[in-house]
Amino acid sequence: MINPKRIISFGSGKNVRGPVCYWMSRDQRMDDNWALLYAQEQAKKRETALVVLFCMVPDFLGATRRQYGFMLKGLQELEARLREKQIGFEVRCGSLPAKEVCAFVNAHRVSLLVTDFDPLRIKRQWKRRVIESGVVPVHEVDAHNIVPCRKASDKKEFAAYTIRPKINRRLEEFLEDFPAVKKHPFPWSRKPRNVDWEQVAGTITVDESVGEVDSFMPGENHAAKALKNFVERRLSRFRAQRNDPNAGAVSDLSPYLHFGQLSAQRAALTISAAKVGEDAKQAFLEELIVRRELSDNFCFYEEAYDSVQAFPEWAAKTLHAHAADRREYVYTREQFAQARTHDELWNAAQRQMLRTGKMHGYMRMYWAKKILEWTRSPQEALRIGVYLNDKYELDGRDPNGYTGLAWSIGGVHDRAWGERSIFGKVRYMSLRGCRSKFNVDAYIRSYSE
Ligand code: FAD
Ligand code: FO1
Repeated sequence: MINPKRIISFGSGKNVRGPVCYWMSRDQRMDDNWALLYAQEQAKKRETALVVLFCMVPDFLGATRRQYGFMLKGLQELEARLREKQIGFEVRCGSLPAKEVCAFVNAHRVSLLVTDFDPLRIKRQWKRRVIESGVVPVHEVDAHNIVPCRKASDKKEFAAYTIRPKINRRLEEFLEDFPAVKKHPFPWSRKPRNVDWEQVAGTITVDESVGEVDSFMPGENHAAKALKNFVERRLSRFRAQRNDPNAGAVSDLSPYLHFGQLSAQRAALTISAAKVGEDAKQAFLEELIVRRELSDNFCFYEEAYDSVQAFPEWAAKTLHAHAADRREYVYTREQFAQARTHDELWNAAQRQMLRTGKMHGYMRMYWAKKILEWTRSPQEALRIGVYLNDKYELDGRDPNGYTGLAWSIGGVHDRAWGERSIFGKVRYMSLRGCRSKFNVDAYIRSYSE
């Protein structure tokens, strides 16, 4: 039985007896997916077929060949997994997902539409249009967060320390194991057709100059291997070495979490059962659960999550007070993109992202803060940060990214620090500070010209 607190129902519709459709978007996996499990439960109750529908848009928040390639390979693996369970898998391509969904609902007389949860503006617009059409009841399931975002808090949280107790006291109830997806007793179609992936790939109009990376292999199987590898080899070092970009002590799970090819809840269950020190586990779970779910909270309750309007009062004031401070260096978006600044550490971080599709977490803070220092305004810094992050990061276009940039540039979820030029009281990071934490020269060598 799926915890009903993970589900919210919208709208009614002509309650016909047709199949149940899970309109999959954020959580692109078969295993450990509450939205799919709920849709199957509902289809069994109705004694009807179950079909997963994925709406492919030609361009998505600046995604390039790099991210679409990763996602499409993951979806191809998913199609095969679902077929074995007699669960349908259909892809519809077009720039208006709501239109595709309504057409699909009408064509197949869908009796219930299940969706997954996503706080991003574009996704909420897609969903709102379907609900307003009134063609079908819509049940949204939060399959991404361990504690459902709508339940963890009913408002925008001030910082990690305010949401942490609200999440931790609910883990008892929500951090539970998953039932397996069953072979579905009512087949979607007698002769399941393969998706024409060539045709699907042909519908996207992305920037081909940002190529796919071989540093991360896509799909649920590789995601499960990445989790196993991290737990066995690096989890014990995470707490001590997670801020050292040379140490390779971080999980590298974010591309899989972003595309939903791995459930954060599965990761949390596996980490909790691991045979390593409690402090190593807690350090990781703090990031995986509290920090990640704080980002969904921020994007869900803050309309302007990707704009300076979202900065807290104290930060907006202090940045404004220093708006006219002299900028010793000013770079254009292209100079940043091509790693052509005066700072070799910053350039190395940019190259790590360009080449591997994933910049180390500690360097992302330094990287974003220097963009604030080397542009004319926080507005421009945020625009450039979002653009570069979403163009080159495999895990970009994610609530974690908008929140990470707002934290770095606008002090969101942070506090005031000693006042200085340009930053005001927003936390500052320096090359000297990095040198005191890790071997800067080694990192620069790893990503040299
Ligand atoms: P690990 O350190 O192994 O952490 C495991 C998981 O915990 C991560 O996958 C992530 O889900 C979560 N997590 C860790 N740190 C954070 C954090 N600070 N905020 C929220 N969740 C966190 N993350 C993205 O997923 N996409 C982005 O586009 C993104 N952009 C960022 C931009 C900036 C400027 C900053 C400061 C942070 C950004 N982050 C982003 C958050 C964080 O840096 C990445 O999630 C992390 O580096 C991913 O690598 P990992 O999975 O190896 O992390
Ligand atoms: N979700 C969709 O439903 N359809 C898409 O075509 C699609 C493309 C896409 C490309 C890059 C990317 O990073 C994400 C993409 N997503 C798409 C959404 C993604 O699954 C996530 O839901 C959000 O980006 C994170 O909230």
